[in-house]
Amino acid sequence: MTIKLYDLALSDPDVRPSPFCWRAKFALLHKGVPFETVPVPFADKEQYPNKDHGLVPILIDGDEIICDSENIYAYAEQKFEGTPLVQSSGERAACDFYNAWAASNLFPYFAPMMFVRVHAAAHEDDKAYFRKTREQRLGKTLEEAAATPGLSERIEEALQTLAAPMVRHKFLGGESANMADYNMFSIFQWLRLTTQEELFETPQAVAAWQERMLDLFDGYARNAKRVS
Ligand SMILES: N[C@@H](CCC(=O)N[C@@H](CS)C(=O)NCC(=O)O)C(=O)O
Repeated sequence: MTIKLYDLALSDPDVRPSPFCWRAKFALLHKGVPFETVPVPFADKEQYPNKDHGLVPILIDGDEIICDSENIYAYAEQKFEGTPLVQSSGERAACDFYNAWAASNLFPYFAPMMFVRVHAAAHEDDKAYFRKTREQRLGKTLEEAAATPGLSERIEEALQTLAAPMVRHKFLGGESANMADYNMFSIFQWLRLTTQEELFETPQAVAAWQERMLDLFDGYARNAKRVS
């Protein structure tokens, strides 16, 4: 039975920018496991396979229901053969560091820029739910958050740091992409699929790495539909 991955959709059901869902898609692509995606909206949790867990990604493999991208990584690593998502505890430690670094140095500046744009591209039925939940999280309106001074500059500073490993290595995983690359790239894919705007300058080394990530798996991420 084909694996199903529940994936968040915008107004156009083929546009699927969720960064956590991209983590799961990359994990399955890395393992070479065929899967199909099932689009779900933000608000109508009846369409989710596990109503107690109103977040995606959710992976269905036969009778197994796996919620949360971290659990999906662990499941894929243990269940499927093929190249490990991390090849050593050292790679795993580096991945944990990149996740923590992105959570404190990228996400806080990315999220206010992104939420207002995701809202614009969301389905009409999702807009009120999305605004309410994200404004509760931000403590201000989507528009006020997006207008916070210095967001682009803070991201550009962070990308100077991210460029450092990319000057000497093709991927954060070294010669080939690993979980650290998938997690990090998923943040940029969120932006790339949601808007055509150039919101900040990307250092050449990071842009070149993004191109390598877009080329992986026969251009799976490059071919994903974007908001037009
Ligand atoms: N810790 C979870 C986070 C998942 C998450 O936040 N997913 C978002 C999409 S990126 C979601 O499902 N949002 C639906 C909602 O806000 O109701 C994971 O790693 O899978």
